[in-house]
Amino acid sequence: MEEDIRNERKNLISKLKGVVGRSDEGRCPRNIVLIGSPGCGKSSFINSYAASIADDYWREYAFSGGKGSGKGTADQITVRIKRFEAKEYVTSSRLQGYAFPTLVDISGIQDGECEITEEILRLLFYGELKDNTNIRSVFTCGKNNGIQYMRSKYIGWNTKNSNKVHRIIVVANAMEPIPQNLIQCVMKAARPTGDKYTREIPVFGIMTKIDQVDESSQEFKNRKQTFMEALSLVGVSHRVAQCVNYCDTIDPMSTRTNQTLPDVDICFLRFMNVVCGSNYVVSNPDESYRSIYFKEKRQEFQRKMIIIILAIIMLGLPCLLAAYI
Ligand SMILES: Nc1nc2c(ncn2[C@@H]2O[C@H](COP(=O)(O)OP(=O)(O)O)[C@@H](O)[C@H]2O)c(=O)[nH]1
Ligand SMILES: [Mg+2]
Repeated sequence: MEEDIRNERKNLISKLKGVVGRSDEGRCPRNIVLIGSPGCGKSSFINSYAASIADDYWREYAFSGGKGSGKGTADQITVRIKRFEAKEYVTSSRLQGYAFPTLVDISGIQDGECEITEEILRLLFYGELKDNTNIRSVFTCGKNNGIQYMRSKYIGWNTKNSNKVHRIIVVANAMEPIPQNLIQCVMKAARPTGDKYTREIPVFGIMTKIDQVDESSQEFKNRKQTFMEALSLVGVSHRVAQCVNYCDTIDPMSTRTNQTLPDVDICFLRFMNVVCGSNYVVSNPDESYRSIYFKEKRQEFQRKMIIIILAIIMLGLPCLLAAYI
């Protein structure tokens, strides 16, 4: 049984190598952003995925943890955008040279104030927000000064095309209600329906903390259904996984610091094989946020100029006529 799991793990890692491809054959790493409420397991996901392809043991790359029921001062560990590139988390020599994805860990996104949140997500998806940007500060800026000011302040002047997001993984805690407002904002920014923005990004979902719930309970089934509906993934359940992260609850003695846990890894490997698949494409991948922003500004300027010219004509004409008569 244990041997079977080890073999499956090995096969899934080989499959993932094929799916992501080699950098020297022109394949570029995809940027995958993780979004979810604070404490849902985003950072743990990054560490679990990294462990799933490691030869030796689990490591903590993205700082995870919570204050539990205590009165810690930090209510969430990550408020800045942090990117984890393959060169940081791929430790196995057999996996060098492959275009494993860059994972982007963010937090500080609010489940409410949808308009501001949607615009922050849009800036992020188009690669405009720099690494280490404090999402809470962006939000406060939008709330205090308005969305237009926030856009002009945080638009990146020399952002690289390679910072754009290619995949979105929405993470939901299986023990808590689904953050439907937040998911709605994600969907609006990722799959725009209007004509202004047309870049569309594939969205996936993962439910964590499955060890804490009774999967056969009606409450869990309803929650999963709500999650799939919010993500518009009803009927495509292969794009939604339910996993248990490497954590104290399943590994109270921290044996993970000396080994990997193959039965935990399988879930992440299967999921990442789907997420990284080249069958999922970003539509209009080269669309630029800045170009749209400046086009809008140009049109606004032209509108204002026309109004000023009309006002001058309307005010000046009677004076001119009066002087002439
Ligand atoms: N029992 C259990 N705990 C988890 C799981 N995933 C994460 N945790 C715990 O939940 C807390 C918050 O996780 P973290 O990854 O920091 O969440 P983030 O704020 O979304 O990055 C930590 O104490 C983790 O150990 C899981 O699958 N099961
Ligand atoms: Mg975190």
